[in-house]
Amino acid sequence: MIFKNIPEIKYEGAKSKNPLAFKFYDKDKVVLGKKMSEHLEFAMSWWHTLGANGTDMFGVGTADKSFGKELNSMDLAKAKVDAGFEFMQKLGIKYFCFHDVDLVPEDKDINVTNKRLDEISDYILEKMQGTDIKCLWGTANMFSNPRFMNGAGSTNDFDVYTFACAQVKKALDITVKLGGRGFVFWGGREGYETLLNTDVKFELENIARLMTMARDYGRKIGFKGDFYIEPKPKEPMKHQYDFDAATAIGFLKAHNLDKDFKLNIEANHATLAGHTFEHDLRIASINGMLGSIDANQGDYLLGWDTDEFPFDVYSATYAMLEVLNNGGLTGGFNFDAKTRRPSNTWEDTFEAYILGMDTFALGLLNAEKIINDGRLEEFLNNKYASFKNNELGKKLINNETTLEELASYAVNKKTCDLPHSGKQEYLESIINQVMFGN
Ligand code: XUL
Ligand code: CO
Repeated sequence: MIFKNIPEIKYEGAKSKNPLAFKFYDKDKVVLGKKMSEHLEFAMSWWHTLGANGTDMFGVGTADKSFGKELNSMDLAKAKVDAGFEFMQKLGIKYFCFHDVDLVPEDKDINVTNKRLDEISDYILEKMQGTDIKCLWGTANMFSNPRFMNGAGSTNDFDVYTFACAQVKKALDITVKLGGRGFVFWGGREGYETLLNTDVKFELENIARLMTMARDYGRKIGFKGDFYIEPKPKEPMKHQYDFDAATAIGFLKAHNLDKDFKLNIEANHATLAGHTFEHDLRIASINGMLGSIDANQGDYLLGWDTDEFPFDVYSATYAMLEVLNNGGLTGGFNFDAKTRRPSNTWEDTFEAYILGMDTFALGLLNAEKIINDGRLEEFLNNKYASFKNNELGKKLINNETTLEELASYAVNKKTCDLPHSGKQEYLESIINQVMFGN
């Protein structure tokens, strides 16, 4: 046992003062006909949870994640597996997500790295047996290695491009081997700093080629899950190609990838793009491409990706309304989140996951209340009723009218009244009433 002082985390209810207990996440509680644990398929992020130690631009790490092993050793890689499984089991988390280089130290020679990946994935498979823990998704880290300084799929260098291909191929192999449900592309350095040195068209086409070849290879080796693009507008690049949900959807449609790809929407990425989290969820959802969520939150005062554990219950409530409307997610909720640098103990990391899981549980419970209350839905139906209540409006919805016919309707009417009120403040007060009025 690694976390000797941490018990199995149980649901104790809203009145509990036990820091190591769920207050709202009650896995077997039935909400809208499904268990909470089925609505909320949570995943542990390998990188933040088992790897990140609080290192930032101004100082070294504050958290000890060495497990008493030598840095960059396979012993450490295995200790991370042991710790990860104990961590997930204690929290009742059923999934994990990984980058290739989270699992093993990367060698200069890709053959050595690949061998290590074979070894560690055998070890993980062994660990999975006898547990109900599964792989949610895998991905290739094509942004940390210096060779990717000008991008991976978008690189200017053919050799680098082939190394990106080799990494994606191997990451897909490992994902399939571990039974992963999805495969993510986050375009870490797929973007540019200045147009002066960038052929945008060539770069975008090469990214599409990489994704198309990955799709074809994945299907060839029996990968049945979804591929995901994870949009982000900036950081590390000034301008990233997968700016937001709408941009990524346009790209996928333009390159005939929209049948195999969906989106993995990260809250903090949406807010960096100047959107709300729920905006990007909605855009993905109405296009049939909301697949997965990277659950975290940003800070209103900071303009970068802070990857905080979700705490904002309003945001989680709006997000869960989108998820429920979408009929759930194929790709679950990955906590792409880390504790703040001074929260440097393992106990802090457990408490962070408890916070995140409780926040989404509250979001789900509130979304259920809002749906059952019905006033929001009723308002929305009435808001657009003038189309359905008008013969010509019905023709429009059925795509059976013309610009001339609609124009002559207006000309005959001569003047136009204002549409009815948007009633935002009334609707917001309903949210508060439903959330806090019992
Ligand atoms: C970076 C980020 C990544 C992806 C996977 O902002 O979100 O961790 O989720 O590469
Ligand atoms: Co992410």
